[in-house]
Amino acid sequence: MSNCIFCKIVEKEIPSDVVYEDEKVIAFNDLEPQAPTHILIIPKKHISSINTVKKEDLEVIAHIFGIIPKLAEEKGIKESGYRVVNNCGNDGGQTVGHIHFHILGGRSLQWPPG
Ligand code: DGP
Repeated sequence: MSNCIFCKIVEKEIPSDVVYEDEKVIAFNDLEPQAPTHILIIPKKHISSINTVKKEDLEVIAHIFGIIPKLAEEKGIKESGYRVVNNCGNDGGQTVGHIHFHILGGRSLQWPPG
């Protein structure tokens, strides 16, 4: 998608601090970190949100969930705990229309969210 900022990150048209990449996904540090560790992990394929995930996309979503604990381990937050967040739609707080999962950790996170 030509006007999608995360597609531009995938295409390396805009720089990002990449922490993991393979043929299907890329993970990079959030520009506005809300915790000492704040990584975004996304499929390289443009999927706008959870609402538009198709059956054929479930493999990459499962792949993402396989990588998350590995990244958590690498960042030293696996044992202490961390949070995985997906914001969907306006009321969900989604600001970028390319599905992404936030991995937040390195501090004690509060619940419920605002
Ligand atoms: P959300 O509100 O769930 O759609 O989260 C979008 C996140 O994306 C937000 O935490 C800030 C981050 N973000 C937006 N633009 C960029 C960017 O150009 N680079 C990086 N690394 N993060 C970005």
